[in-house]
Amino acid sequence: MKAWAAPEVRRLPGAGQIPLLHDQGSGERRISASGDRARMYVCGITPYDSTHVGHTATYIAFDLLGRAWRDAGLTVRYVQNVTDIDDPLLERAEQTGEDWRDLAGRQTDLFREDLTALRVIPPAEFVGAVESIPLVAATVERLRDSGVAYDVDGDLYFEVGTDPRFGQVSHLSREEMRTLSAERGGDPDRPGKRDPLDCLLWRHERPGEPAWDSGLGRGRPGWHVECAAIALEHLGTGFDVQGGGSDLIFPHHEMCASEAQVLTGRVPFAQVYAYQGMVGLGGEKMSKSKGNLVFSSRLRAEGVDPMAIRLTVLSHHYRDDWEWTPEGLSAAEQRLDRWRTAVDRASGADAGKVVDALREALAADLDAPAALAVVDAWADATLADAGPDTGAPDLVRDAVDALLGVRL
Ligand code: 5CA
Ligand code: ZN
Repeated sequence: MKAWAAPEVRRLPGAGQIPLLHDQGSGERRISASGDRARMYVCGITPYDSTHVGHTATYIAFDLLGRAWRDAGLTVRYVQNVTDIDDPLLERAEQTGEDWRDLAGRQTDLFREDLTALRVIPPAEFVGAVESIPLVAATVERLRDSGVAYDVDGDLYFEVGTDPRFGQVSHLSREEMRTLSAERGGDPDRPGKRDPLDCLLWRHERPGEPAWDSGLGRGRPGWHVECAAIALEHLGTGFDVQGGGSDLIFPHHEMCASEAQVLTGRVPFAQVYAYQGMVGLGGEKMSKSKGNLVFSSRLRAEGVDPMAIRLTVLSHHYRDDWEWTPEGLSAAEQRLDRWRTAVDRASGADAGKVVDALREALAADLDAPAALAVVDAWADATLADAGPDTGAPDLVRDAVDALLGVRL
């Protein structure tokens, strides 16, 4: 699929450090890439409803990482999928009477517009599930041929017990896994499964549902194997960072990892598993299924500056869960105004330290709130007393743009 237009990213003097990231797999902070390139897979949207601010938080978090990697001089290879065929999408299309392909196309277009406005650097590969069906089906065939899959009434399941490392992403108990599996698209209670946690690889054709021909018969792939296959195809195994929102830790990323590890015989699937916390509204996780949503596109249509949306997100650490509030947005709007006033001055407080401090904040597990505090302090000093440095406003403007993705 076509991704979206890339924002301009200025090069700053000197070079930043490769960030340390909290790794869900080991529970420790780990270096996010080694060598001179970085490979990242971030799970993309299921396009049945507009991009809400929770989604944007996830893509902004990993955008910060991509920006820090580029600033450290790394070549970045970034891949993101679009789950443009799945049960929730078909259910929504059924409810509204729209063709599921039109719904997915329309919502994916809106997503592209949102992420362009938010200055998120696009992935090198933006890969749809539908266009990947031959690839995913071939991956499922290889799993079947290696004896780690079995049939339940014509559907094919992956046997999670065949991966000795199953559980090493989420570290949950089996009870917790079972509960989350039922809540997040799994079917632990389906009769005929060897293990309630085993996950669907291929679903045979059902009347009225889209289906594709394959060596497995007519049908469509399960969700997890879609991301396993796309990541392996476009990044190879052992890539640097697997990312998404924390609702994907289990079952999605646990299953992707196990499927890929069994298939390739190599571990780990990803070196670091990193997660954006959940953004909520009114005390609950913002989710398309609950309908408690604040859409980026609606905010933009109401005249909200996308850079204020971005700053609202960045005022929270990516690993924290937080609530979207109108007060949070207006605080971000005020901050944006203040920063813009400061960089419009003819001179300002010393900016060399600002770049160093921004780099340091991002290198420490993408500490965006610490980075905002650095710019706040510079803006305060500059507005209190312009200071002697005539190059400072432009350098701060460039640093805020390149590292935080906020255009002033
Ligand atoms: N298509 C799958 C991933 S393969 C999917 O989860 N799609 S999604 O549209 O539901 O979510 C897209 C991304 O946004 C995922 O990484 C998900 O973890 C993240 N996300 C969803 N809701 C929130 C939320 N309330 N806060 C933060 N991130 C969220
Ligand atoms: Zn995914």
